[in-house]
Amino acid sequence: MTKLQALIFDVDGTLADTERDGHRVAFNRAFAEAGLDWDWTVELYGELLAVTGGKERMKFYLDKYRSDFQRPNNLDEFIAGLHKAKTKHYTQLLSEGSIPLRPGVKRLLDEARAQGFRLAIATTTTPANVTALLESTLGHESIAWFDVIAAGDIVPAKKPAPDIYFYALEQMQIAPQDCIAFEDSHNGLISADKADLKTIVTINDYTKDQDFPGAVVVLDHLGDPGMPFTVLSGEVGWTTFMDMELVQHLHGR
Ligand code: XBP
Ligand code: MG
Repeated sequence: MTKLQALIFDVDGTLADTERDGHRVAFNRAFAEAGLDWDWTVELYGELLAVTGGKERMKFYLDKYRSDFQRPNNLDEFIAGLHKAKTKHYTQLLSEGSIPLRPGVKRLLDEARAQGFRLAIATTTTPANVTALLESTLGHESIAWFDVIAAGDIVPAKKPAPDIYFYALEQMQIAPQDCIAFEDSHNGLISADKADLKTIVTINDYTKDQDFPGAVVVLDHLGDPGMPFTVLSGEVGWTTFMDMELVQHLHGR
């Protein structure tokens, strides 16, 4: 049997509910600033989230919804410019402290560190967005808690491809069997699964109706003392919140 050594976290939807009131708002601000009449409603954004990566998501939106849009010759550059502006708006939103961590996240990170487990991040979002979230919720020093922050375009194929997890594992020089992943979405779970990682899923409003094949457990959130989680699939015994004992138990299954 392998011994758990490291916890690898997805960011958006897992560490914090960043999509609806963070990324979506930042996209809309960038569009307005560029004089575009593109408006991503809460509902439409739920559909667009099927495509991971902000640049990829904008291209998908153009293909599917804006055949009327007069595309510039240098579309990739145009999209990259919009995305840069979107990242500026997003990091600004976070620096205003508008998005908190999800229940149990800080407690579990603290416990894992105190017990000597290694931490890492594997996400499709832009690196600056990850550091902005960590800084605004846990403080600047928390960036160093993570052995690797694998993020964004560092690998060309985004989730559901496993590449970002492969990259994180390689950087950490660790086998997938010695780790466990935390994800919130179908795409994220598939990515981790293809990298041979056991995965704990905590859903959110945008992912609650998705399928999570092979997840070791699916919860509404990690829970906290006095704030029990609801188990949507899997078996956790009597426990009501995720702690390192339960993480190790789930990893050992
Ligand atoms: C979330 C994503 C990201 C964000 C937007 O991925 O798909 O694209 O929505 O960020 P994860 P960018 O849950 O793996 O973190 O605009 O920087 O791509
Ligand atoms: Mg996610």
